[in-house]
Amino acid sequence: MNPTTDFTPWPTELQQQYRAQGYWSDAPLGTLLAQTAAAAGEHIAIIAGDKRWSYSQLDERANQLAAGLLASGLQPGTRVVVHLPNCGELFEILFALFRIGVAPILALPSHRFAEISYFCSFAEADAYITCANNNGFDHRELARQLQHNHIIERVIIVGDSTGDAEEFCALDSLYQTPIALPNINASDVALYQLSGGTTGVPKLIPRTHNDYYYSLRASALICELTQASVYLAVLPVVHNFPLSSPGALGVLWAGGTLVLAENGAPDLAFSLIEQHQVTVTAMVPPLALTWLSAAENRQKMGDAPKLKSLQVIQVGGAKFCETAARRIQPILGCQLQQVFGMAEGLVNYTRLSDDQDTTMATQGRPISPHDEIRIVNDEDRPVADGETGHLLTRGPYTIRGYFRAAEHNAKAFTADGFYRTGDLVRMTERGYLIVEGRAKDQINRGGEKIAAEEIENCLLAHPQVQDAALVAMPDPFLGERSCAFVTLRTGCNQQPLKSNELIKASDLQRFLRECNLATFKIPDRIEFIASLPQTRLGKVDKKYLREWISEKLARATQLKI
Ligand code: OOB
Repeated sequence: MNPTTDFTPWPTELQQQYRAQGYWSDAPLGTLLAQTAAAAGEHIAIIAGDKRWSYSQLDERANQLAAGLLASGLQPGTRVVVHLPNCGELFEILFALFRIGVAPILALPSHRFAEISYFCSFAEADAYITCANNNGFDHRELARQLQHNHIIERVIIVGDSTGDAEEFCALDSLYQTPIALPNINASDVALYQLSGGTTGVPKLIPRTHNDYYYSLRASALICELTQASVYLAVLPVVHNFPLSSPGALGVLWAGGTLVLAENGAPDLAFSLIEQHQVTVTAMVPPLALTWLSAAENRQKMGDAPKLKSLQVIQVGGAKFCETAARRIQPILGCQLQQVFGMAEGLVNYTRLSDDQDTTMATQGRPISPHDEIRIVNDEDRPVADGETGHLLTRGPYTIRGYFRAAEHNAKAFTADGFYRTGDLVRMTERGYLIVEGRAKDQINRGGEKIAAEEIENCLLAHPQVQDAALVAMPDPFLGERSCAFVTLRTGCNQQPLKSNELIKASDLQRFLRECNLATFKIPDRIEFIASLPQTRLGKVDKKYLREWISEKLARATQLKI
């Protein structure tokens, strides 16, 4: 551990304040489950397919696994990469890791070799914990590649471990008689979230026990979760939104029931809602649109989904347009809650008692009275009340620095510790935020974030690509999709391309797929141009490119009409 770049602490004075005000309770996250298990041990904590975990079972299994993980050689203070779909074992693993002081790096199920190998090596992870197979993707093959390239040695496989010989360790073999566990300091890092990012590689976000526990506890209170709450997780549950806003951990804190779905497909989700009497769920805007049209279609066919138990649908991760927001209550029969948050910390909610206009037209207000919000112009000076500007924030659960990223931290945070979110917002008179746009070089593809630079770097690795710029283009369903503008090499050292050798968009898309990136990062469209336009300062003029592609798409749509 390199204390200067691994973790940036809050100033001591603020730490004391956060404790004095009760935000930081100094309880490590492992105690969350022990407490609910003591209060309501037989209550069902998790439902996943036909498997069920009561709170006592989950607590006991986490303790057994904690003992086995320690015995297998994992050391407190280290990190592991966890790469799992929505499954109950994920929570046994998370609580076991919290209890032994090993911090999981929460990879998304869609991540592939490029991302996983980077997390493993950059964070010097001691193990890769994954499943055999998910959605047709062979995780064991990925694990073998990691081992073969000496990126990781220890691989732990959840579920079917037949035929794995000695190369992998089966999770099932790790449950042992519980032992006394190490003392955990709640100021230490509990887990790493991943940044949507703007840079060439995703950044790791260190979240401490204290700050994460506060944010999920306060979220559960805001969202009025109780023992009677049944939360359906349809998004990948490792993401900050379904994990802690209030998400899976919030519902486990409140003593409710967590129902895990493999995905949010309406047929599956609607039947789970009816079967388990789900009361609350969370989703990104495109999924909300899918549910709206599926429910409408089924109503027309006289087969309306039975969603009576559903009280609240949280929508966040990307801007939810007001017209769609207004359809939620009439069509799905439940309340909408908008959530505007970020894995770095700050989360805003519309409150369940808010009036209709606030709920439909704003992205909510911060969790904490101690979340400091600044809205500034390009020179970092506050804009006039109600004007749009850059959102900066700091507070009891917003990080002060990324893991091992000193150079980037100097730009991503102000000298006085405010995180530059990259979002353009304005604040209403009542302190609610409205997201108006984005200043960061990122594409928000229906809630999935793509850092332009990461994809541009991959494109530049192609021998025929001279330069590349990735921008967002409007999309009626996802909100945005990605478009790469590419110039090709014809320079003096290169062979001029013969016309029959002209590279096609599909060739570049295939090339990127072969880079083993998460699929959502592959550009939806590629435009070849002679040269990239530049601003007066000599930077690529992405604003111009965005406008150019929007106009082209608008013209194409008009022609179709
Ligand atoms: C959530 O977290 P991330 O880290 O994947 O993405 C954060 C970014 C924000 O900076 C903003 O650009 C965008 O996603 N965003 C929204 C939004 N919610 C997130 N933009 C407009 N409207 C919204 N409602 O996406 C996240 C984390 C916790 C809770 C909810 C979302």
